[in-house]
Amino acid sequence: PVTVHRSDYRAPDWSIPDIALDFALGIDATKVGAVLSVVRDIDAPVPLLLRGDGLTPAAVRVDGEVWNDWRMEGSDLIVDLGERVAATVEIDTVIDPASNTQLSGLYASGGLLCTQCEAEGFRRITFHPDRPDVLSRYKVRMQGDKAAFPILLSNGNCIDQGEAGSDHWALWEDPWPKPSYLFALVAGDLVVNRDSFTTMSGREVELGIWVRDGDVDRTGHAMQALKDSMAWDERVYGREYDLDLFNIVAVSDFNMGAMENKGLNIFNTRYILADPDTATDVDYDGVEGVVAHEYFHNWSGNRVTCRDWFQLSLKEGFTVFRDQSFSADMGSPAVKRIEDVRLLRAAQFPEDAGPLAHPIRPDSFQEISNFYTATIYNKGAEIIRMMATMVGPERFRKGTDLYFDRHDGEAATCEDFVKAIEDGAGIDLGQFRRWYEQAGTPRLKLSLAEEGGHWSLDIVQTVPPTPGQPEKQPMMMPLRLAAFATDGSGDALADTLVMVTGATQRIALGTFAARPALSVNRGFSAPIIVDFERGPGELAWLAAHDDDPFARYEALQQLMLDTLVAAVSGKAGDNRAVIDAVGQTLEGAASDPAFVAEAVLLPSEAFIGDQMVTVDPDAIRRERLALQATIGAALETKWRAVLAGKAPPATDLSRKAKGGRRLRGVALAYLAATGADDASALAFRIFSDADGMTERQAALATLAHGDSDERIAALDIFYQRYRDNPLVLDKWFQVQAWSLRADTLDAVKELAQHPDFTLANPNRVRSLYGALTGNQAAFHQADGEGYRLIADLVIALDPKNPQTAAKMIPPLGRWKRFDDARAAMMRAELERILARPGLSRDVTEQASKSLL
Ligand code: HT7
Ligand code: ZN
Repeated sequence: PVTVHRSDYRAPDWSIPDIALDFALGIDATKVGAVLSVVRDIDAPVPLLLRGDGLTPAAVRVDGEVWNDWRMEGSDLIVDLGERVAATVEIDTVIDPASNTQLSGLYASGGLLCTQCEAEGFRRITFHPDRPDVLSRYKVRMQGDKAAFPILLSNGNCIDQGEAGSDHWALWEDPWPKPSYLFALVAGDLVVNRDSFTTMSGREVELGIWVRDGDVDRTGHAMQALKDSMAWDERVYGREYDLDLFNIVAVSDFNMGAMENKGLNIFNTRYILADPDTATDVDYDGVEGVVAHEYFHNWSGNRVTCRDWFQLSLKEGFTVFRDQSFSADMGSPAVKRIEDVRLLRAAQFPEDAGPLAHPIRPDSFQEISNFYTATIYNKGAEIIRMMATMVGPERFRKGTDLYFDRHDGEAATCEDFVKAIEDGAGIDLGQFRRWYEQAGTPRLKLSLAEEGGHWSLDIVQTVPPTPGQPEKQPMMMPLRLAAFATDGSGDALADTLVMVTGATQRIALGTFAARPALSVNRGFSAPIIVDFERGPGELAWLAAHDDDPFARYEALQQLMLDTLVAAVSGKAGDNRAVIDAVGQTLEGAASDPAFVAEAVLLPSEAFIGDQMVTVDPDAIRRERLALQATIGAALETKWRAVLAGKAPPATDLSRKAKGGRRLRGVALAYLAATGADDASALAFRIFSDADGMTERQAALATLAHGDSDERIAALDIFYQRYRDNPLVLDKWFQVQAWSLRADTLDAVKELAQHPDFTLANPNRVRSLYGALTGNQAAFHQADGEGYRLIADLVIALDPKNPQTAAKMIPPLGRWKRFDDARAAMMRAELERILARPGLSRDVTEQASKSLL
């Protein structure tokens, strides 16, 4: 496969100010007529290079004449335009949406026709440069059978429509120049939830959420989220929506969460449909966050787009930061920060420590679809967050205003963003730019030093080597800290922001009679790993007294982590400090149940493994369950008290109600871990009495870990009730693949043969196999069966859907973290995948890099 390098970027030879597309729609055959008005941007004659993927030109015309001066180079079309400096190039193609199982380009999903063009799907519809720095105004005519496609949607505004026998047609025009990856079209039988929004300048925007008949009652939360997002972007960033119409369409078959096509967002149904009976509180938050994310792209991504795909984090990192800030404002900032950091540690830190590590602005790739990663998105968001932290909200806003003003209508770079923050906020980001260049999670080793009652913090910074980057320079980062005199003597150092820039650095803390309790990296001000030895007493003190909720959470988690790592290493000690700290934290359950639920949750098996030189999945499973049982038993009365009250009504989506339900789920898990006689019966009662999916799913998940009759009954009841609801059926597959039972791998194998399982739907694939790779002890079963299962999946899925197949490979690439026997089996499976003939570029890149 060809490797593309960032350093090879060259501006396009031809621009395309206007495009007219004409679609004659059919599920098995759609005719596409493209009219490109092209303008040469360089002096010397040069042919027009139009990318294609699986296309054959049926006809080529230039300035209205049949044109023969073209050739195919691989999949691409080269049109020789001689000395022309401008021309109208017309190309006809025919595509088959029904056989497009990759879900990239124009494809059929349950009778619906829809598009996914990011990153390089437009070239599967028509020949085009298909690069994000070619921006055009689009006019789209679509015609199709009225009965099969009653609704015809594209970007922008519908400017005309009409009938033609049994067909009808619509003409759409998008006034805003856009790159081809933002093009969208949807045709099919849909119903709409309509609403409107008045912008800050008083313009009325028509809003529509289009779904299948029967689903419209589940679109209310998405609509509210959309209106809240529109108002928030005006208030916080001064950004107003810029068309008279904003449409969202939900489709069942989708490779990612959603897509920000200009004026016509297309969503995975998972991030639109929600009602209390079928969606959990986590699902509701997912809908709100993704609707906001796609809406915010209208400015950070669409009005200012990316020059090339190496700049992907320019739009994704910034937009994730924006959606995180929005969700924090809509709910609890502390809990949102905890969730975001948990995700970063679960998904991005391992990526940054493995063979697929890459900077947030990569230097090269083979297949861009492989770079929609936690690094580009979530670490990218952390980099933006650090800039915001360093300059404060007002100066950050000056920087973003400057960025939007300077680059509106342009295809920009990450450097453009950094420069705008530098100029607008007035800060030197020279050294900070290393975050864009260097991969790997920085580590700060901290120690306290004392001289005559004056205490200081010594920092040693290292950035680990990553593929292609053996040597690293120290990063610049904002570190929020505070120090407390636990005995009440001396000065407390109030919340302070210090800039860490060096490989070594000393920070004065103040005068204390005894060693202060240090609260460090508060709010997770920098996306780093902190090594700092603190005893259980100090951590317990911080868990109880720190005035920063995130730091309280961190202290308790660290205390649990230290206890678990010691136990896994055969150095189990006294659990009293953990039990007391959890008990003490539970005292706050009434006032902030959401925070308490997060804080008392044991660290995940994977995160415990991340602390170890060699991961021992079985010992981790054993010790984590043992500690859960110990805490469960020691605090049984408290867990029972949490469960004794009535659950908040499922229709109550307030912060408190959601927190209450979350804490009940955690309490049930602790109680079940004790093996209490009545635990299964209690879980079954909660399952049966539940008035909504949050309680129902939590109880089902708890039962699914066990071995009771109630488990079998609940799984059956759940299946029978929801077998016709694909999103809920995904949960049924998922809870079984998440199970802590010893026979989970066998269950997954059986479920893969279930009549409701299909490789054609990415949500279903993720619900079974994605859940399995998240189940550490099952995936890493000592006989290597988990690895075989995933490799078999990749091999079977690759010919159908290479993007989704490639996403299953990274867990196999973590072989260096495991014992020799497991590492050898993981490598063998990667090699077995690579030996398959005709493998996609997506899977080839991921599997071959994973072996390094
Ligand atoms: N910007 C969107 C990216 C996306 C995508 C990329 C590759 C293959 C399929 C895809 N579907 C959507 C999603 C987002 O970040 O908003
Ligand atoms: Zn995005």
